[in-house]
Amino acid sequence: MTTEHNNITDGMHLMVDALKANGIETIFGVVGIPVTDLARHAQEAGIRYIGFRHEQSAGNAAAISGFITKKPGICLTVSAPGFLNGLTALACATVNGFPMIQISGSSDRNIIDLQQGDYEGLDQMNIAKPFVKAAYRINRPEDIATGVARAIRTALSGRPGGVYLDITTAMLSATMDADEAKKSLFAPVDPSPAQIPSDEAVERAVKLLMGAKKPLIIIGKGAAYSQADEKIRKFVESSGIPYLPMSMAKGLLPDDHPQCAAAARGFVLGNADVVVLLGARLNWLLSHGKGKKWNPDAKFIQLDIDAKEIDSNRPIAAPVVGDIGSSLCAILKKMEGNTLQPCKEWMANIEKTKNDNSAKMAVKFNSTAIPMNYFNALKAIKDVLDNNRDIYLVNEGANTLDNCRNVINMYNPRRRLDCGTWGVMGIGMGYSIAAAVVGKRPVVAIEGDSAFGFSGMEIETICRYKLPVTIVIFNNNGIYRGTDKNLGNGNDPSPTTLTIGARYDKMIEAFGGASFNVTTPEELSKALSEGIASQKPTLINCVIDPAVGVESGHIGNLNPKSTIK
Ligand code: OXT
Ligand code: ADP
Ligand code: MG
Repeated sequence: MTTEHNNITDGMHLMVDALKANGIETIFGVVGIPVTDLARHAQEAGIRYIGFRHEQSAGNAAAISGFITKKPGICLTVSAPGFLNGLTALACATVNGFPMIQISGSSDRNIIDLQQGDYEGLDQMNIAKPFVKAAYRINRPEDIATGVARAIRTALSGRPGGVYLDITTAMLSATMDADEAKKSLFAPVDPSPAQIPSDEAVERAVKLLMGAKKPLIIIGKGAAYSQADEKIRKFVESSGIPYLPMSMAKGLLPDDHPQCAAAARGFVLGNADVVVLLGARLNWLLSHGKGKKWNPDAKFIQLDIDAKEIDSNRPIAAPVVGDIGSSLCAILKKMEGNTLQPCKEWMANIEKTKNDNSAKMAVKFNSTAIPMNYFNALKAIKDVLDNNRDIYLVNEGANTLDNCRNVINMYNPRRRLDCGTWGVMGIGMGYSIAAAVVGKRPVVAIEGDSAFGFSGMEIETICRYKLPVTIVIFNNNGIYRGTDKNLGNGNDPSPTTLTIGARYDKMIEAFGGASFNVTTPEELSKALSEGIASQKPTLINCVIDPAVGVESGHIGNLNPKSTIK
């Protein structure tokens, strides 16, 4: 965009032009010095600007929009404290492998570099470096096009992740010839190129797989991100191999798929002889591929775009370094004509374990306990969502997370958005806003009461933009539960206890949203159905028995054990 005065433009306008030239449609942020006008001009130029109440939620929204769209999510922050508030989300994007660019205003380099104490002065680019794939600073308007293009290519290529782009106050107000500026604009060609695996790698992997008696496929969020949905389905169904979806890979194949082994997780991990890691890391979520959960003699085939991930935790017998789509294409071609049929006993044993575990779950579903527990509440939600399969499901908490993951089926890819690799609380409202804005579908957020508190002020954002988000807060009065006692003599609540009987539903009334307080599965079912159908901001305070949660949900084993009482 040029200003009226004698055909010049400035850094601020050229930044907007560069983002537009790269097809950026949405910016998530919190404005202030020195980026307020940048946001105004972006909005004026037709880029949708979504203003948040805290930069961490804006960053979370940018990160998950990258996962959903395969285009880098853009988070805009002010310098120093705003930059730092966004940095947690940027670091999470890198850990999760979501493409995100945090663009932050920054102070005058001369004052920063001499440590003379600038307004919100901080050496942001160097502070960001450990948490991102790359950190760039743009000091001159003539460098804007290059800076934006490099940030986009870096965020998207190879394993996606976070990129920091530092824009100085001086640069934003510096001017240059408008024609020159226009000529400088470009979009990177093929920023995330296909990465084709070697023939040898494919040959080795297929040979190992064809010899398997008890094969297993583990599908991770890297496979979900790749959007190679049809090839993934074809690989699973043509091979007949049972699969385990990691939480954000749920829905790539419907969770009620006959080959889904989620309800026999312990059995398949403990007995599989060949395991295919499909865009999934053998990290803590898979007990590093070691210990009593795993068959010690299991051999691994790993399909991953990042060679550094191979052998990270266990020796990989057949590494296939490439993007999921290209690797599966090559593997399917190599498997043509060879029928791999896992042994009937393996499939029968999985089926039996699934049925036994499902029967145990069904008993929990039939509980008539009031206050509700996780399972009769989640059963009510499951019945509603099984009839509303086109939604995004956002989920965080400990018990609320782990129990919801196992109970609520997903039927479409990239629709379950949760705490991810770092198990981070606070993603809820930012993810909900991004799913509604870029995913353009209704959102249901199932939140622990503690987890909700991390980003709860964004319900004002949700109401301001009138987004179709229904928030269900599992209110058990605490972190994990609401019954812990203060071990000391004081009257303060215990470290895990929150306000007893809090009415979170009252909060959304302040911003014009719909509110429900529910104490039975029937009330919950009705409120959730109404919330989804209304396509309006809705908050449901769901009263859960404070005594039923367990410490840290399914990962209590990670807590240090005190050897003295
Ligand atoms: O086969 P076996 O026999 O093994 O059985 C398995 C399955 O086969 C079976 N199963 C089924 N059976 C029947 N039917 C079905 N459909 C079915 N599906 C499965 O069930 C078992 C278990 O299956 P599962 O769950 O798949 O297997 P498992 O062993 O659990 O899997 C291991 C994992 C590691 C893959 C899995 O557990 C997992 O993904 N866990 C994620 C854990 C996580 O990330 N948790 C969040 C962090 S906890 C903690 O850090 C919290 N904090 C601290 C904090 C954080 N995180 N961040 C920040 C910024 N500050 C602080 C806080 C504050 S959580 C938290 C808030 C908690 O309070 P809330 O109020 O929010 O929430 P509540 O807890 O509700 O109060
Ligand atoms: P999960 O937590 O679901 O197991 P992780 O985030 O641990 O998934 O692992 C995802 C893996 O997928 C990472 O190692 C990443 O390098 C890889 N990955 C991401 N995108 C692609 C892609 N397009 N093709 C192949 N691998 C990918
Ligand atoms: Mg709780």
